[in-house]
Amino acid sequence: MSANTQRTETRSAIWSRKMVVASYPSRPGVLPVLAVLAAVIGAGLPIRAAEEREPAQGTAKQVDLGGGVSLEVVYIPPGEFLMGSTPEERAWATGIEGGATPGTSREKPEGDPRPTRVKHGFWMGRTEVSVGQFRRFVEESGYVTDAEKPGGWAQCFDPEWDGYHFTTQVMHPWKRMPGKSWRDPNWAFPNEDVYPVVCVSWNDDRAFCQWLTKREREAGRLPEGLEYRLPTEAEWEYACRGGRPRAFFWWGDELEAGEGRLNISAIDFLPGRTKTWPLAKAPWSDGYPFVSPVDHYGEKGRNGFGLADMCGGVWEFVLDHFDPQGGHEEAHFVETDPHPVCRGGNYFDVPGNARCAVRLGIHSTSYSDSRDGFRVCLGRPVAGEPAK
Ligand SMILES: [Ca+2]
Repeated sequence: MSANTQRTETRSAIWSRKMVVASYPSRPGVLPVLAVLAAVIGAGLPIRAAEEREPAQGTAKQVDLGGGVSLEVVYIPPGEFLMGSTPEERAWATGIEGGATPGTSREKPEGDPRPTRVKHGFWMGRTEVSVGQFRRFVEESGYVTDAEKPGGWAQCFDPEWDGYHFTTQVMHPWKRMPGKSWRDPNWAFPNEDVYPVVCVSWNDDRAFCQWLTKREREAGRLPEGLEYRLPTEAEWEYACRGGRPRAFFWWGDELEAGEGRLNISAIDFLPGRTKTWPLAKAPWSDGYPFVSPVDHYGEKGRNGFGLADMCGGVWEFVLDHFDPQGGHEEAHFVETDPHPVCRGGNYFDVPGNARCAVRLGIHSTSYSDSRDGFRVCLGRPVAGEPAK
């Protein structure tokens, strides 16, 4: 049956077909009555093609980027969730275990839990976009990232940093570095294709999505009515929670249960150093002082929707501009001085900053940082999305 045929099929026809399957073997005598009833109830109601074609939750598909590189997306059905965090959660985040800085405003913009709807299903990248995937984009399009433009820079970790003092204030080890970019984020190790791409701005992330949309459309593979874009803030938090009730992390409230599936600062040793990151509060090592390969923890690192590294890994840019009053059900944009939102925390963060509800307003749309990356969404176009 073609898509066009499906589009014009009536709801009554769908109901009748389902009833044949469900009722005939055991109660054949009931079938005619139910079929007539269904026809009366549903007569003339058009069924939307998108609804009938909705894939099962967790359906995965590979998107070919060319050059032997692919990107996997996973289907997430529409649904509701509680956006935000309770006062108790925010108190934990700024306490001795959470390790976030008390007295700052970072936790306040999360807002108290409120029901939020994601009205339409969408596909989400299984992982953060990797270095190898981003390289395909740059090779094919010739794109130059914001950090690589004349006068550009990226905020990167300074290996000469000598700021860890276990009892005094920690100095800031992140510095603006001209010449650093996604190609060289100033790691103390090679920037492998399997790592999440970093030092990419909100502008760069959207350019990647636009390239992918164009590429897939030209190949005749782009599903009708959908496009690649950044997820909205609501889509991201809904996806992060993985269909579970509200909690600190996607697996629950216990930090200890994050062992073996959460890339945060933990007690890892920095390259060439013999002491730990002083704000590390997790009682275990995640195995990486900086980034880990995407989906490194396998099934254990995937949430209820099958998404990897939603907490920790790298901060993930979403489509919305930051509203200090809290995230929105519909994407939020401002006219002047936009601060795009990042979600989920990063490999160098304390646990309190790697929760599902954490949100951060980034300096500008061109700001590039070796803690920030993104993941793609394949969904309906978003009303009000800025052209640039
Ligand atoms: Ca992440």
